[in-house]
Amino acid sequence: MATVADRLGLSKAQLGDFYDLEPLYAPEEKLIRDSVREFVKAEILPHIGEWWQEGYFPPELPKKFGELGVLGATLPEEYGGLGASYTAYGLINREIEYGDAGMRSFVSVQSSLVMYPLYTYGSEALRQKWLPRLATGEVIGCFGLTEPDAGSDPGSMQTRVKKVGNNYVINGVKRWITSGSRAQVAIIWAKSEDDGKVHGFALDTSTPGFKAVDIKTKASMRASVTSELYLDEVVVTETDKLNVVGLKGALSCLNQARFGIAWGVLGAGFYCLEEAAAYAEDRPIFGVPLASKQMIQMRLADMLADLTKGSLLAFQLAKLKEQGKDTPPRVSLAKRDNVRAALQAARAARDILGGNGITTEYGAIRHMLNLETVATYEGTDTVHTLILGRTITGHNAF
Ligand code: TGC
Ligand code: FAD
Repeated sequence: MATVADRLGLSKAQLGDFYDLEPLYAPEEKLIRDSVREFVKAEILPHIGEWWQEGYFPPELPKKFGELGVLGATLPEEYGGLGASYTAYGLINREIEYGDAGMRSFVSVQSSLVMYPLYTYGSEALRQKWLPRLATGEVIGCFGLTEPDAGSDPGSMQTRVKKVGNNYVINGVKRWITSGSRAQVAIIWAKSEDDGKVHGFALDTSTPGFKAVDIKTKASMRASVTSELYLDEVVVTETDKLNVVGLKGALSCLNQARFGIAWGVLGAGFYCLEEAAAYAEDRPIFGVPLASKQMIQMRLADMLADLTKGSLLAFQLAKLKEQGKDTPPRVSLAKRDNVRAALQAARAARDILGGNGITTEYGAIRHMLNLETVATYEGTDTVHTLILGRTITGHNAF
């Protein structure tokens, strides 16, 4: 019997575009999307189960991502970018997270949390010092905002910076820092002992007093490097200082990364939908395919509906961003709800796969566990709910 997908002229692989957004992408956006899709198929999908199981992020991947052009893709070509649109950046994130959220985290951090602040707030000397090599993947960057006792409330950070002569001296500890021990440049946010405000610095990690130690006990994001950073009397120069004052500097970078996440998680979610639909078709149960059971179809239908709505949300957010209308609450809504949709899809897929669903031979449990991190970082579900609540009511409930 022809499935609905067949009747609509859709293969299972095209469930990811149920509402036909394809004609709305520019030719260059499709080209970028397709080249990333091929890369993920060839370089990530065949190995990711094993990498994740072993807690391994391949050291050769950054340069491969650089060759692919996905690092800082929205930046101008003179700094190594592609001058790509935000829609293209969203599609890049979605394709990479179809492979794994840890891979997407590497690209997000490098692009949105390291290259973006260097480009937006760095002097020309600082841009030239780091951006071209960050774009090729020759240099790796990390972003240190969170601390052991300051996550959702970064304003309570304990890391301190003080002016000494012509230089600045930083002391503190940062925790949960993606790519921390691999990085040659760290964007560090610290509170000034001079003006009491938050300032950002692009720190060369070979500077004496800097140390990174990996967190090895993760049951999520296992194919991503996550570290604790120790800064003990680390000296940085005036040139290393970013030209922005206050917490808004760091939070403006999060807007970029949260946008990428709103797109990225759709990749993980659609992977789970496709995997669950294919598995249910092949799995005999009570003498018929599992896919013929109403309870299974209901869950697949919910996955398709939630992820399709998420796709429309992400697409319109990209259009708003391209017009400068991506207000923080709009970004919060898309980050929160698309992560919810993907996590729900991954949990359902894992269950539909039964016992096989707990192995990394399939993607569902890996995506599901990764998404627990994605729901936590870049503002937890609660933080984004409270941002929306504050927007609606005007009351700050943090
Ligand atoms: P609040 O008083 O609301 O704001 C302080 C100043 O910042 C401005 N602002 C923003 N500016 C730009 N973009 C935003 N999204 C902004 N949100 C606020 C605000 O206008 C104000 O400016 P000014 O000029 O008046 O001083 O600050 P608050 O202390 O009450 O905190 C608000 C809260 C909770 C929303 C914020 O701190 C928050 O978002 N917390 C969550 C922290 C978080 O998301 N951390 C992420 C760390 S990085 C990470 O997780 C990387 S994961 C790897 C990957 O991405 O793959
Ligand atoms: P907490 O802030 O302590 O939150 C604990 C709980 O309290 C959560 O459920 C939260 O929703 C809830 N909560 C918070 N506020 C309220 C409130 N007002 N009312 C009710 N409940 C509340 N950070 C970086 O700076 N750079 C990185 O590269 C980076 N990468 C990461 C990679 C991984 C794998 C992980 C796990 C985290 C990463 N983070 C990074 C840190 C991440 O941003 C924080 O974990 C996140 O912001 C939450 O902070 P926290 O862990 O301190 O939790």
